Amino acid sequence: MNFNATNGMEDMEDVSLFDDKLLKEVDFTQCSSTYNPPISPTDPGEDLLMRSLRLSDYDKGFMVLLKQLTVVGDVSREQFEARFNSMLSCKNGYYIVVIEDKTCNLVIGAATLAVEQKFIHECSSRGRVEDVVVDKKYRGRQLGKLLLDYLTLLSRHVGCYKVSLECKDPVVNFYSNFGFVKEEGQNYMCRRF
Ligand code: 16G
Repeated sequence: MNFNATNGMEDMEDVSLFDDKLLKEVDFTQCSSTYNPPISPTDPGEDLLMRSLRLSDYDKGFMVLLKQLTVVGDVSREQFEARFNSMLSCKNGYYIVVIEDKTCNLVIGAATLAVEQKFIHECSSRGRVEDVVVDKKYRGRQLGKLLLDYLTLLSRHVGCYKVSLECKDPVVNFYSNFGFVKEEGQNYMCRRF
């Protein structure tokens, strides 16, 4: 795919962070949630498309969407591209899935699965679900649930022995619907800089 002339990246090839065939490969029938109306990664709702993050999503409001989650700051196209390429080079390390509204070509939902390679558990991996966000205007359409269910199944599919997440108090109940629990004896600790 070529960029159009308006974004200054004409003739550059667009790049996906991960292979979109993973959207089909993950068996979504294994998901224990119920969807009413029924939606799925390959059919997330009318005019919506679920897919890997692409380089061109800088121009489709991806960074603006992240501002609904936390502080993003000013990130230039060059910085975005460098970070994207750095993630891409960590083969099978980052799966950022987005939902695009095809009517306005904007990214309206996103979530990340970061996969950390380990020596423990027979050289297994652990997954972390990060930066889950759905645009305010699109909430109530089961899209957060869809992103979460998909990334949880994907973490198993790519061989993680566990998947975890951190979240703020108001959404603990939401995440507990997906089988995430505060494990007894395990504590999340953090030091900020
Ligand atoms: C939430 C996010 C986490 C994100 C953090 C940012 C989920 C499940 N959790 O906890 O991934 O990194 O917010 O907050 O999306 P911070 O800017 O205060 O670190």
